[in-house]
Amino acid sequence: MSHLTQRFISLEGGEGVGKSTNLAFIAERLRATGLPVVVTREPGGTPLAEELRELLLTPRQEPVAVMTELLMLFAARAQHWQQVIKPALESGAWVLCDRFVDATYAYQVSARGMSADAVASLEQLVLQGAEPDLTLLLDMPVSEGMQRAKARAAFDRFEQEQLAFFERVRAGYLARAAQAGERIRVIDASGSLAQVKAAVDVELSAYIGRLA
Ligand code: Z5A
Repeated sequence: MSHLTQRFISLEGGEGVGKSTNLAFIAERLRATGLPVVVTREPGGTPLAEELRELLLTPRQEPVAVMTELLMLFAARAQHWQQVIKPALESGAWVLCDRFVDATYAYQVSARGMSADAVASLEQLVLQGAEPDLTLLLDMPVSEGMQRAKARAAFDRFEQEQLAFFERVRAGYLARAAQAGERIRVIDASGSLAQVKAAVDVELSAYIGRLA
């Protein structure tokens, strides 16, 4: 259904690449032209999905099986899609989402080794073919992103992973972008915030221009 609306945009990338910062910038930019915008995130986006996010991110003694992690992510995604994203798109709003299914291919498939077919099956079950119309992949060397993220408080369960894990995340995202054609636009996120915002602006303007 998202392809009928053309208004579903996701932001993706590894640790500290600037997703939240640039999502706020895009929202501001669209709202300035009078467009209705819903800003949301995954995992999360509804009270129940935010509770699942908390469970997913909390560091714990008990090892979390990859399948458990995957099913929790899709449980949150099902709720988020049904309660927030789909109704917002149907109401005519633009939806800006901080991470979506591409993150599952980068983190659970590329970095954790889950089968891509298992993810594709869940994706079909939960989203029935819907996907973002435009995905901006903020890409930068892993170590630099981690430096930016370090400024924050305690690390969550994902942030406690080693460098090699985040290298696999990055490689997974870039491989997916290479296969996705026009939908995923890779943006160099290693420059200053002003430079990255300018690059985001170019992609956004080009996308809106193509819709006109
Ligand atoms: N996860 C998963 O495994 N599978 C899935 O399917 C999904 C998620 C959906 C939580 O996500 C975890 O869930 C995530 C993967 C997993 N874990 N990890 N890692 P999250 O969205 O909360 O993940 P996050 O990567 O921890 O988000 P983040 O660290 O908040 O990063 P960000 O939003 O990309 O960055 P930011 O907050 O906009 O910027 C970070 C800092 O850098 C901040 O101080 C900014 O002011 C600064 N910044 C931003 N841009 C710049 C530039 N250009 N120059 C200098 N400084 C900058």
